[in-house]
Amino acid sequence: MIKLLKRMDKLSYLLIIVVIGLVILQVYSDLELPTRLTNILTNASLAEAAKAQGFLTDELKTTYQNAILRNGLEMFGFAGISLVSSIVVCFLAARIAAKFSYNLREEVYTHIQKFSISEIDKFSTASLITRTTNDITQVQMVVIMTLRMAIAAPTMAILGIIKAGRIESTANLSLIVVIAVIALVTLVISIFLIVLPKFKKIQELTDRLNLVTRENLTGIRVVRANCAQEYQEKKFDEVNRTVSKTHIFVNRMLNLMNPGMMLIMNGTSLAILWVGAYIINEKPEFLGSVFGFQQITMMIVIAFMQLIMIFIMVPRGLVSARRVREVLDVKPSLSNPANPVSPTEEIKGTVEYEDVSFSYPNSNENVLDHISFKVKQGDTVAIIGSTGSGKTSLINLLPRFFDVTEGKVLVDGINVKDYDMAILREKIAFIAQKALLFKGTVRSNLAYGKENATEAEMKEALKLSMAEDFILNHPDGLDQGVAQGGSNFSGGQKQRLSIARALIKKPEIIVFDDSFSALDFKTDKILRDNLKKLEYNPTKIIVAQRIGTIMDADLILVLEKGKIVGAGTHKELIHNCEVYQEIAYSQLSKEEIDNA
Ligand code: TTP
Ligand code: MG
Repeated sequence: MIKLLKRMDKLSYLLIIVVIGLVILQVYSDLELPTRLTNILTNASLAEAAKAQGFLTDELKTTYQNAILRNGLEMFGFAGISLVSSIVVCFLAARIAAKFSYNLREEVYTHIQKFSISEIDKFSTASLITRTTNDITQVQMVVIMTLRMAIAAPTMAILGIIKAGRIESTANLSLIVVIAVIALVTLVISIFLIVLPKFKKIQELTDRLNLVTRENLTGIRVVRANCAQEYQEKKFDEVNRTVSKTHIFVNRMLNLMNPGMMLIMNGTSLAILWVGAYIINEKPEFLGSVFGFQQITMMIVIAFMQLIMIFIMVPRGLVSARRVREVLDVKPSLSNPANPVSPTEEIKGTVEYEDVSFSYPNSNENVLDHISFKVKQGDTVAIIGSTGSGKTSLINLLPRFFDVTEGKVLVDGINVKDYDMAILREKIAFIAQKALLFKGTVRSNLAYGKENATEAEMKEALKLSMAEDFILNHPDGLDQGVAQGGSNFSGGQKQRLSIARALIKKPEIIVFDDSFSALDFKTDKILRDNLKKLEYNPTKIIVAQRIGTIMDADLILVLEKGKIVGAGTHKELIHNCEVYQEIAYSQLSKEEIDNA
């Protein structure tokens, strides 16, 4: 928590000092009130006594009256100061806490952006969302509470006890206060021990609730298609039920505390007045002292109640604070090198894999096994192989979505690990296997490829990627809306839009991960012809399942279980690579193969 608090800005530190000052002023003013009440009551009872004994002169009467008036005015003044400071404290505390959580959220968000895919998987997306939202809100509440009570309550308790001790004839009364405080502390500690472990559980359950809800909503089509609503509902209901049960339990316990504390508070008050009545009966001039004492006692008890609230809220916040810290403590495994190497201008678009092996961080089985190949600028290299053979894993190493376990990946002769990541990724346009569009318009989606692309550039990219017919000929044109995930476009349309988004970047290297799979043969063919005509001549790495898509590539790599089992042109492979032959014969007729 303390480590998190270091993230406050300078102004907030200053405001905290102001808050502390105001809180002390407020406590001081509050404690002045009972003293004034004592004075007023004492003067009144003295006057009463004098009148009863018949020596109340006019002069004496005025003195008493003046004293009462003065003390009354002072009470009024102190109450005013207390009111104003408490309003300002609330106001400032809210501001400090909100600013703090703003900074924290921003930091967590930017930090998560640096995570590699495996780090995100480690926490799960759902948990990362809860941590950035719900957990930070919990921390924010604790900050507000602490600012408002953590200084006020102990100050009030200590000063109050000192003040109460100074009031005359209160020895018996003090005993009552001691008993009350012991009762309070016992009550709280016992409830506290029961409730505390549940707080951690609540946060974990919130993660789960988040996960199930997300999964259900993003997969709604699959759920409906399989008529799995009931199954999903059951899953949701289970988590939901556990969450609410835990909440009910915690709140029941906490709610026991309130009447318990009220009972102790009012019981104390009653006891003081009861014992006080005997004292006043003997010595009427102690009327003021008894009432003053009773008031101070109430303040002390309230201060203890506040302390208790802090003891409840703070551990809850600490659970959340720890969860936020866990995220911030992760050192992203993919980081920029300390001294990035700048690429030279002459070489552009060469790619080389040097004996690359790779396994995913959570497993020790190699997904890629000693892969080596080389591509010159402008060449087309195709990767083919059955599903799960490691094609996606292979190309994911190029823009450093993951780092190799062994070997080297070189772009323009430089190891990708030695690049500034922004410069490396500027060179590469990557079209992922699952075409993903963002909510917005076609224009805003293309802007991901190039931020300040002109209308002409956008149109050119759309033409090249064969997206002209359904975008430019549409009445809304570039301003056509895109729903979340691009759900208002067909699979093939999404692929073409993702290709346009990549082409607008005019990169040195373009990577297509099965990006033609949803296109019909004709569109596929024209698109590939368009790619050949690009005057900036990028290097093309194409992952595909269709022989037709890759037949004319300069180099074809045949992948099987993470190993290269064949490399060469279509002509070579069709003669000497068994795996390739199998794929080819399953897709093409004998004549087509012979013609090639
Ligand atoms: P991929 O590299 O995804 O295989 P692929 O791209 O050749 O398959 P497809 O044609 O279906 O797209 O997977 C290779 C192996 O790596 C596979 O056994 C699953 C595993 N894998 C992970 O463990 N974690 C991951 O994030 C990915 C992408 C794959
Ligand atoms: Mg794949």
